[in-house]
Amino acid sequence: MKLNQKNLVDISNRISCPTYERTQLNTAIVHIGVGGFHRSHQAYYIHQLLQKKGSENWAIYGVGLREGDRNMYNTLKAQDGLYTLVTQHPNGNIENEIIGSITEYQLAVDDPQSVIDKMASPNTKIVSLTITEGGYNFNPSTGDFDFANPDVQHELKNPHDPRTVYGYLTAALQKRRANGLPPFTIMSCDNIQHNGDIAQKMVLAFTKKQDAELATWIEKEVSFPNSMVDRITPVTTTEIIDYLIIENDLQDKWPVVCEPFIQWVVEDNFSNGRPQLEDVGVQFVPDVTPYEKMKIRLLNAGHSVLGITGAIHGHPTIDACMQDEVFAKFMRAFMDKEVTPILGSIEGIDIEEYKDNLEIRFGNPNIKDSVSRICSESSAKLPKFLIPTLKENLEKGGSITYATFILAAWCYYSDKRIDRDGRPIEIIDAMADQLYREARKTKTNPMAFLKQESLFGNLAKNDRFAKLYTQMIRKIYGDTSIREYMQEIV
Ligand code: CS2
Repeated sequence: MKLNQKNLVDISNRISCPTYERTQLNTAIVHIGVGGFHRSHQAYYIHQLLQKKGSENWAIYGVGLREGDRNMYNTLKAQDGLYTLVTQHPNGNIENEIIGSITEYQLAVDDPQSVIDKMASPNTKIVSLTITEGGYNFNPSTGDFDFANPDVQHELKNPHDPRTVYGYLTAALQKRRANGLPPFTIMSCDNIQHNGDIAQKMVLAFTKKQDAELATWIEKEVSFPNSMVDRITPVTTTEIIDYLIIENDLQDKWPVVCEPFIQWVVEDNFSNGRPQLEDVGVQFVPDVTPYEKMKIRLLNAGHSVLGITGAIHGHPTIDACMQDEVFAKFMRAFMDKEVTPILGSIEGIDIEEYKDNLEIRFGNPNIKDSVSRICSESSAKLPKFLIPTLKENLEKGGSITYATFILAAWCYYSDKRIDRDGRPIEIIDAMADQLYREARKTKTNPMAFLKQESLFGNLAKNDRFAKLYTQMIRKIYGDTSIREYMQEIV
């Protein structure tokens, strides 16, 4: 049976389905970047809220900005926005639930004006984002807006033909202001420390170039709450699609798999109202800083540590890495020796317990989070997740062994592009060509990769670091396998 609104009553006999009347909902949240994560996280929270009644005006209007989102568009159109969330517990239990909170979806490239109009509509209260670390368009080392991006250049010259999130937000806010409407809140849900502050800085940099008066208005009127978001959501595989057909007679072209753990901590700072998300477990706090730092520096960096070394060794998934004692120990030692000392204590959180829990989550054998997903866009991730830890430890005289090892391994990975057994490694990274080009020079100049200042800043100039890095590069490029080397270190 195909998943769509018409079949929902039938499907509800065997799978948990929305109990709310979807046709009666109104959309107040425009969400840009409807991928797996948005669907396992924010859309799931909103779904739970809708199940409770009384929040009928908070449904989601999803937006895909790029041509690459066409597949999602076609799927959600055919399924009336419905999809299955498959929650995989570590003990093998599986829960299936049909989520109904995304009631409309638009592919912006097909009709940019309709998206601008929707954002500018009086009913829209929040525009939320999951556009990934790379989508914010800043130089990772300076933190400044990258005006060289050709899409940005284009939309600055052609404000009616937006390409990036900045063109859309500016056009919509301009329209709201002209119509005397209050602005929407811009709510970033990406893994960036101070994601709201960064979103604000980037929006303002862009708008100042286009419409300085508007920029002043935005600065005064628009809220950009910071948030910490968390739920491991692997790439959807054909196995899951088949499982739903075979076990549940349900044809869903793009279900979402996730772990049972879910967390969302948000600063209570909204310009135009917000849903009562505290009723479904969202934590509203005055300052999200300690939570986001802990999450990004431990979970996301821990993922990268396992992912990059795992890719070189040939472990296909994160749980496979965790089953390998050497990898599990290495990751924990990185957390204990290099991250924990710089985190300090966080009110209400037991860091040891948090790390123990991370080990269980990473080891969940039913999640099968691919190492290639984790390594994707490392050029946007490592400067946010790992390098700041390294720099803080350099300043404080702390341990830098593990983080330095990961940078050396990342160079090797970018250079060789094959694993221990000679199988090609799939590298998904907007900077893949440049990374390859620079890593290739390592043979003649061990520090070559580190010279990319937009990623590493002036790290290469630090003697303590440079010495260790060079030593590690020599050994990784030598006869010792990555696993043997990791074993020596832990
Ligand atoms: C991962 C995240 O992309 C990554 O590198 O670490 O997608 C991670 O799974 C989520 O942030 C978990 O909340």
